[in-house]
Amino acid sequence: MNRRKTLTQFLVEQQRLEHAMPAQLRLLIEVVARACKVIGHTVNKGAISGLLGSLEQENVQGEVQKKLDVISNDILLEANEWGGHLAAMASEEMDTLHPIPNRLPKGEYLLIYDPIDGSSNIDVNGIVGTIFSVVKAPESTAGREVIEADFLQPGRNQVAAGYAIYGPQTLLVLTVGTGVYVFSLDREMGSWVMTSERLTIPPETNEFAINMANERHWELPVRKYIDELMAGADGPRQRDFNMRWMGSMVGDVHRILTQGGVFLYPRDSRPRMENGKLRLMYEANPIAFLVEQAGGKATDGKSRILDIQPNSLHQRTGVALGSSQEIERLADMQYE
Ligand code: AHM
Ligand code: MG
Repeated sequence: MNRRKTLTQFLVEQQRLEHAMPAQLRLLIEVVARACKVIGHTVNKGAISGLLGSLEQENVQGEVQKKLDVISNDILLEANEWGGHLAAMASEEMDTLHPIPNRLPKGEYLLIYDPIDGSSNIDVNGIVGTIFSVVKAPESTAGREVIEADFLQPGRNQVAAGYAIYGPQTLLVLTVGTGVYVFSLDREMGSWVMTSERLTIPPETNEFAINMANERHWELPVRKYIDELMAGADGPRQRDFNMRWMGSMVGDVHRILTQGGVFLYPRDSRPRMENGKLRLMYEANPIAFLVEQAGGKATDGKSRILDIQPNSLHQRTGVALGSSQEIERLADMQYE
């Protein structure tokens, strides 16, 4: 029988490679993956557990929190607190960072996550996911409390990143800097098994993802770029394009990692959207790491996302990512 490789086997193999993955990082990824199983199960239960709907409270960014946002945040916190692999965590759904309490052993990594990406899809049984990013805590944190500044590292410092996607199948898409791997949750066995490896985003595409309802708020270069795609075979691109928008970044990105395409959430002129909607540290950085590892490009419209120096945990950014030729064309338009 041709047995599939499990996540544990993959991680042990990575540990044995020349640039060995430290045991703490391996444990961290296993714990996050286990927490994602629990979140996936909770999402799947939905109304049966009375977990759909919103809470009467907002997160630090003024967004109404869904019950599942808060529950999933707690699942990740509790799963990761006691393992001794982390120095602190930060989440889209928490106002400030969460240091590992002094009564517990501490490790050398920082975990950054969006517990439920695509929250507006929860109540309509649409795609949602969990996005995570891992960086090393600066050496200077040894023997002192972690502070926000320790998290403010450019995305190129990430040592691992990934997302779980809770759709018709529950998948874990992971990079530790050696390509992008996909693991499917085998519910009968309770394990993650590898179902795709070394994903590659083709440089060319005929598909784009953007929320067209915001068109009038975009900057001119983005409008010009999208106008060209919309003009299809009758315009300068001389071919037709197709559009998809799932309302969930992991859903749209998974499509791109599987078959190519571009995803854009540009900054726009609406109040509080001047710097974009998506969060640099919880969403853009980990997804940019995956996209680059699959041979694609990820920019804020102009510059590489992974080179942005963050100045706050909840910072937002414009996002354009996917097939390299399209991202380059968009960047060129910024200078025309
Ligand atoms: P969330 O983390 O609060 O769910 O917000 C992020 C989501 C992305 O997954 C998605 O691409 C985008 O917001 C959709 O925004 P809009 O509803 O403006 O189209
Ligand atoms: Mg969210």
